[in-house]
Amino acid sequence: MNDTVTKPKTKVRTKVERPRLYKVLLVNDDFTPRDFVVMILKAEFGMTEDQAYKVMITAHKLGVCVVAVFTKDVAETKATRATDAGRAKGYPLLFTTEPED
Ligand code: TYC
Repeated sequence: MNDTVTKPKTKVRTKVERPRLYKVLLVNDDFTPRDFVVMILKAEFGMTEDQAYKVMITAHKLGVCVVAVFTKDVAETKATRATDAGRAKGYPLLFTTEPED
């Protein structure tokens, strides 16, 4: 009965790749209070006071600082939420995302 059944000539290989990660970047501006930036970093990214201060002051001095890396969806959601929290207070605070190399 199975005489005519032939095996596939090629092997099916399941390829599993790690998802590409995205950086969340904090962008400096001249208006958002330092304490507010620190508060947002703690609330949205689970940083300690010390970690948040270091990231804030790096962005303040250099213009931008990497906050953390996540999968695309998580990075975009956190960047949007953090940016919106600043906007709600009338601040131009900006978080952006970009793919890791
Ligand atoms: N430069 C702001 C100030 O002097 C503080 C600040 C730091 C704002 C980092 C944004 O991403 C930022 N009040």
